[in-house]
Amino acid sequence: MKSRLVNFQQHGDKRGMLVALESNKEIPFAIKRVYYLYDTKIGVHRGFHAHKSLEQILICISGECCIHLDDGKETQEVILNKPYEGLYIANDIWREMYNFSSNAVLLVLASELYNEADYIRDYKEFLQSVNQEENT
Ligand code: T46
Repeated sequence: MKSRLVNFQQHGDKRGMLVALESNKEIPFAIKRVYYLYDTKIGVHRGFHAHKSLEQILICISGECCIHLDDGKETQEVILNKPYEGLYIANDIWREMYNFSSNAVLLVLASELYNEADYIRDYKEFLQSVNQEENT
């Protein structure tokens, strides 16, 4: 699975904590876009897509949420609930986000600008695409 949890360095002192993230350092790509999900309603599942080339790091900077990952061969469930922990998700990975706590803020750092053409929103198409890549 081309995804992994990354622990960021925490700069703490008696005032509290700070995490700094820079392109091509803590984040393994140049950051071109930042967005965040908040006020997600109880019971809602989001995502249900893969990206053809986009790489992202997801950080739950407040509260908690779960991420379902699927590379066409194996699946993985990841709980994000630490503001100093990021989930790197490469391209070609199906993702769903669920179990958002009421105070959850999911920050996403992305390697590309928003492009609807990069999304694969049909699961069958996703499986065909990853199997095709494997056979080439
Ligand atoms: C992903 C997961 C983790 C924009 O206009 N610009 C943007 O950069 C994004 C990300 C979305 N939008 C618009 C498109 C839709 O009208 O915001 C609306 C909601 O987007 P979407 O339904 O794609 O949101 P999620 O939560 O299903 O998925 C998002 C990202 O789209 C996706 O890349 O990996 O968060």
